[in-house]
Amino acid sequence: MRIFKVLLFLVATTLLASLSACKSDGSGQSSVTEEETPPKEKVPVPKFDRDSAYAFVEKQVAFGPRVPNTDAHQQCKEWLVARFEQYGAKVIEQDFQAKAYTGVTLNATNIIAQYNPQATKRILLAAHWDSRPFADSPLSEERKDEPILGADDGGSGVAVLLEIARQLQAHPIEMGVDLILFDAEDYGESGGESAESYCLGAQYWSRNPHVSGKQRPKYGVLLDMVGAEGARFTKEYYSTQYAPQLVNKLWKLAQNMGYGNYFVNDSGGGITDDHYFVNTIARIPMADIINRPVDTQTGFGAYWHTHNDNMDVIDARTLRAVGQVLLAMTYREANGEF
Ligand code: AHN
Ligand code: ZN
Repeated sequence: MRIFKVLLFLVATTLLASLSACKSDGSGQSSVTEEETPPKEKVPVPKFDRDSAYAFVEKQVAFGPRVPNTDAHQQCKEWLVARFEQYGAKVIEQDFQAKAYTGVTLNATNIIAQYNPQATKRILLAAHWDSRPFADSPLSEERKDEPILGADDGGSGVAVLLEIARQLQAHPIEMGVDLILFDAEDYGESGGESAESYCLGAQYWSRNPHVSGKQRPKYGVLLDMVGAEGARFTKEYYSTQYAPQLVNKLWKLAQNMGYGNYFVNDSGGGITDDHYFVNTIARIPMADIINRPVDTQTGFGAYWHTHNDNMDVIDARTLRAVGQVLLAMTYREANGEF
């Protein structure tokens, strides 16, 4: 009888102890679910390989101009999708049709590469992968009706995102990252009279995002013309209006990393770029990193929308400055330090 009582006592206390262990970790908080668990270990910021990024620009330019409804556009798409898959991303090809201001129907695709698609803490990084169907800059002198190579205008931002994808595979984090390559950004009306004729892929995505609810990215960064020698990234107007904290943190980070010669504190005018529609339609705060030289008639690089937008204007050091800052932002955010 006595032994029975002792046994009963032992069983009861063991049961109680294990029950309370389930309920509490001793901190007075209820047990944490998997999603709320902070990262087990902090992942250091990887090194951005500028030569790798440079080669990604070369590869895109080698396809020729990536204008919607052309073979080069289709071939480049297949290459981009294959690369992201090779780098371990879950790839979504978001096909859509859009009517260009000329009346032509564009068969276009937003290419989306996801890391940790289930994660509820996510950020968004984007660029446009199409290139302009004409060389219509007022500074343009030849073959104005022919499509441009877009080494910087299109190619550079995509190249930086591909190198980031490569680093995300080599140095995994638990945070979600959505890389989006918007299509049909640069099929807009000459002179920019109707701003809505640009950024057709970003407008489509903003009305039909691949993520919703808990998986909505916290914020985004757009890269547009981020590869030219001596590039100057001002604080673009819409970015400062819709994503002020992000812009300030990002430029401060860049300056602390020694890239203040690229990321200057000047305020630049507003550009109706892909981020404008992500901010106003999808309502995700997004900043635009875009080259705004001081001394050109167009407000963009002298090569902009001319046939000079080729490999000659690309400087691997500029690609690295942008890529290293974005990697720092991403890994710091993942570690809760941005
Ligand atoms: C307008 O000219 C309205 N938007 C410029 C966006 C752009 C064109 N970025 C690169 N090419
Ligand atoms: Zn352009």
